[in-house]
Amino acid sequence: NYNPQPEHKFTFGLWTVGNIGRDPFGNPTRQPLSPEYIVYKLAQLGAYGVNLHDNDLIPIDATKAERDKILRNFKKALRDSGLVVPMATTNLFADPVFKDGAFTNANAKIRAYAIQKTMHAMDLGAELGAKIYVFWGGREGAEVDAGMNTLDALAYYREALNFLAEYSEAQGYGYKFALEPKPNEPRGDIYLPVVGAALGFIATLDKPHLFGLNPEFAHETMAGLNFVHAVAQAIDAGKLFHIDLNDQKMGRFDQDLRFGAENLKAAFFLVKLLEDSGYQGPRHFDAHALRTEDEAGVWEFARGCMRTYLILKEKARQFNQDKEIQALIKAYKVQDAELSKLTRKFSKRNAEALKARKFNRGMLAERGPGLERLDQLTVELLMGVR
Ligand code: 3MF
Ligand code: MG
Ligand code: MG
Ligand code: MG
Repeated sequence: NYNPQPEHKFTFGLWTVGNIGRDPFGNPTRQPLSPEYIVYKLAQLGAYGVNLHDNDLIPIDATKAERDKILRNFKKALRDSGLVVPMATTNLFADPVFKDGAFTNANAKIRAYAIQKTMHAMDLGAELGAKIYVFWGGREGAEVDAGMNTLDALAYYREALNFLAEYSEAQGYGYKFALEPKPNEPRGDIYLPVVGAALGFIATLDKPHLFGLNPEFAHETMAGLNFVHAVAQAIDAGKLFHIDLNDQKMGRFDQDLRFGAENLKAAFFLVKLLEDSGYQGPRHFDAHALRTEDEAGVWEFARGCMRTYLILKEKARQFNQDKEIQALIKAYKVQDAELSKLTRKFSKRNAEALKARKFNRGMLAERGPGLERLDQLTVELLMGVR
């Protein structure tokens, strides 16, 4: 029946269903919803959790007393609804102070303020029970390269992440940090633009084991890349700490469409990858309702994201049990036990034996792997006629 339940681990950001439909050319089209209201509605729809930036909940200029009051009410909503907060993050992009970057700002005072703001936001997340902390470097980038040396920017970035990882450990928060790459928007170019770039950077940090990825469907797609491949690389590296599910037309502005709204086939292979690989983390939707919609449309959007995921999960199960499809895959993956023994690991003997082997290139090239049939069956399965 594709009814979302907490066990499915679906989460939304306060900023997602709370999106008021502002865009660079137009004013908001919807009223703000209070965090408590969002929590109750998400719980009603069967979600597992809600995630937040510090300022989604606590205004940037709130006093200590205001903060405590907001937090009390929000915690009560969480208790009453059973929703959890698995992930927290910092808003390091909205305030004008961050217009030229936060951790990578050329101004040492702004860099220090960004680290201070993040420590406070980490305190807030820990108080709400979050164990995953996301870094999306929305303003960490440039439009022009005249003023800033990118090598400096990367060094500042590393310094901030190392500092904050130590802070988490010293406080006993036990956070796992997830970097969220994006190629551009709001900056002309954002540093660490894609999953591979973030993986490379993590290896240069003091405590790389604390850092992983929060890849987003729309971000890799904006760059014209294959998101399923990017996620596979993160999984292969043991670095898929979190995931932002949504959809996006290639080559466009950042759309944050309902999951599965645009690239249904890629969404299918993504869900299959997550389910088959045993990913245990939250299925987080970082998307929002179309600007055209009223509040009813917002909840249709949220329900739609979760339903589509569950339907695709069922399709993945069907795919894995489909005898014809599985036979085609088996035939596609040609096995040769003897040769695999030679190539598995280098040894002088294996190398010599392999060099002495005769291969019939012509015959090997002749065989078609059967992908046309396999892909057509996949499409038919997705269209519901299998
Ligand atoms: C922007 C994003 C961000 C991040 C968020 C951390 C505002 O394109 O994807 O959403 O996801 O800052 O999770
Ligand atoms: Mg995004
Ligand atoms: Mg987006
Ligand atoms: Mg995101």
